[in-house]
Amino acid sequence: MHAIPDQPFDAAHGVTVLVTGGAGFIGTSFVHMLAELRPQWNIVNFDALTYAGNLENLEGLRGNARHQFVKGDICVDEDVERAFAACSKFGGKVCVVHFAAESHVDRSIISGRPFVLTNVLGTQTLLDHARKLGVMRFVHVSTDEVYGTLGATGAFSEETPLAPNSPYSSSKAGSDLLVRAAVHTHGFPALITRCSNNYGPYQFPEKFLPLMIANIGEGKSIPVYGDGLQIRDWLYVRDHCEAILAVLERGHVGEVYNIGGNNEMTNIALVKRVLKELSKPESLITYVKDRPGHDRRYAIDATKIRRELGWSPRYTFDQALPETIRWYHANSAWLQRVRSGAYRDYYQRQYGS
Ligand code: NAD
Ligand code: TDX
Repeated sequence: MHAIPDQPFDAAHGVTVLVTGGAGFIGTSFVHMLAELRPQWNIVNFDALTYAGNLENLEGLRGNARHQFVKGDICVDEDVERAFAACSKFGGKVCVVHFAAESHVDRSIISGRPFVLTNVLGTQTLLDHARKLGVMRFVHVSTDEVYGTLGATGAFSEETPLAPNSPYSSSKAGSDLLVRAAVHTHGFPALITRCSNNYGPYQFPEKFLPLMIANIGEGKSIPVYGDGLQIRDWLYVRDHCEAILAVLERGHVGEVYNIGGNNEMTNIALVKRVLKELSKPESLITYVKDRPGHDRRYAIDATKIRRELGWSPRYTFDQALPETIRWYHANSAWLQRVRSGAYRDYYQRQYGS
């Protein structure tokens, strides 16, 4: 983004991290990881609990006095103020790690409006409050999809021009530009990460991998869009979360960091791999109408984060894919409750509103 005077991360007087979207897939993994790796830090987990947010994911943190959940919408000033007030109560230097977003490409094709509201307006609202409060650092979690699509060769670097193709990726690119503007105009201490497709526990089963696992479990076929030869670079969610922590603590403010799994695969190869893992027949594959505007290939050049911050993925696909499948099997009740919508009763049961 921009070279602005670096402001080193300073944990000497305590750290409170405001995690937005911490009841979603990656946010859940991130707060669990923080509680494990930085147990002396405080976490304010700020989430609107849309269809994608699930408080059941945070059961393991029950009784942890350093984790506080705040229900609220990043687009609403009063909600954001409440979240930052909870941070101030904990004390220490406040950082923001911003995951909250509408995240599913297919939903954005049906309606772009919620994407513009949360991803664009919500990000600006957070930036305004974070700047007023004077946060130490703000990590904006973005996506490789802002770079658009690739041909058969090459990879996205941090210098690749933004060329988003879907309403989802366009709204994410919009949020990236607002973060960039905050850095450039106000010297705001933000950093941006852009990562490839994540997989792992707690992913909402609208996304391809958990959808596949859920469908197979229910004896349903697997819908493959178009010819199935689109390529994605699969990154284990724990690796992604460790990369974000490295960026938060050791990244240079004003910089963008790409995060990739170095693990490119066609969709059809992924499906066949999962079927093999589960000893299921390839006859379960059904080719369906392609996603409109479907990006053909993503690939990430993660040289910068490796060279500057010493991060590279720790998990291989051969380790983490079977582990992920085992997690969904061991948590079939979670998957079933998410598929049926029953998980949405949890907040009501737990908090009564
Ligand atoms: P997710 O859809 O699983 O979770 C999003 C979370 O944000 C949910 O808990 C939801 O309740 C919350 N949220 C949505 N709108 C909100 C609002 N207005 N106010 C407060 N909270 C709100 O998403 P995810 O897959 O965990 O993705 C997290 C972030 O990572 C997103 O910013 C996404 O763009 C980015 N990302 C995801 C992937 C991936 O493969 N999943 C890859 C690259 C980047
Ligand atoms: O039923 C399906 N059939 C199918 O062939 C679904 C749901 C997907 N697909 C294809 C589309 C993609 O090429 O599989 C690939 C992966 O699809 P998604 O899981 O929807 O992910 P993708 O569109 O690649 O976007 C994901 O990675 C980047 C996340 O959802 C984004 O939030 C992230 O920014």
